[in-house]
Amino acid sequence: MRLDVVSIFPEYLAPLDLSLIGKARRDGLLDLAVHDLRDFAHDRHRTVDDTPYGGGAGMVMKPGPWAEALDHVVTQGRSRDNSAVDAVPTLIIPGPGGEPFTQQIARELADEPWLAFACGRYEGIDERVYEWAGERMPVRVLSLGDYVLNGGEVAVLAMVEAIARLLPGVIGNAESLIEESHEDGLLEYPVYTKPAEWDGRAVPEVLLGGNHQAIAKWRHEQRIQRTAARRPDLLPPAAATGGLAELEER
Ligand code: 6GU
Repeated sequence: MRLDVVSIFPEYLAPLDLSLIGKARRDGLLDLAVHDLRDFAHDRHRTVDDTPYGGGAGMVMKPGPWAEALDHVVTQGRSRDNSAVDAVPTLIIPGPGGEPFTQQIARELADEPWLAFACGRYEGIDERVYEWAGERMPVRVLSLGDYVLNGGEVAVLAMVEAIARLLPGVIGNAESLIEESHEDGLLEYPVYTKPAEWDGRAVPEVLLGGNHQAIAKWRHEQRIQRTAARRPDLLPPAAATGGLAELEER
């Protein structure tokens, strides 16, 4: 998979050299390039922002540098991996006004051969960039959740990690991908390791015996109870309104 990230703070993306994502890059599973938006601003101060038309607080990112940067990403990406002359990435623009980024969307994006990420800062990117890009490539505006970050960089770190770990070969133990929160709509069950008693707290008895059927049943119940307590919105309506026992039967 090819990934391009455009940002005015390329150093913010340095963690993508680390851990499993860094290893996937070194193993050739991920081809990731970070681009500095200021390289596409040509005045003496490399200006990428200006005051908003209509007034209001803060600054807005200028359209010109964005169009040049995205043109560069597309042209360079095509030559870099002898892809088709008309290949384009799916462009992801992170922002608090976007569609919620979910495990389902991470799975969809993990099937794409080429993704580009546009990190906005300040009050946002000139709206015409969304139109311009939408005429050239698929565009998705995605949000991490209902809170505000200073820019898209942290969101890109989160999204790239969520997407890249789904690629074949990135995570050694493929089973660990299946038994996870959000993969089947329930939160994960609690886990324990040695010692069997710590700080006067015992590991649940059922986990110490070798009854795998009993363990599976206990874990399933724990997942439902935990989801009901923390994320009732994830449960089917009947379960959220008291029919938990019925769900646990399934
Ligand atoms: Cl994707 N970007 C920004 N700037 N703020 C956010 C966000 C994204 N998701 C939640 N808050």
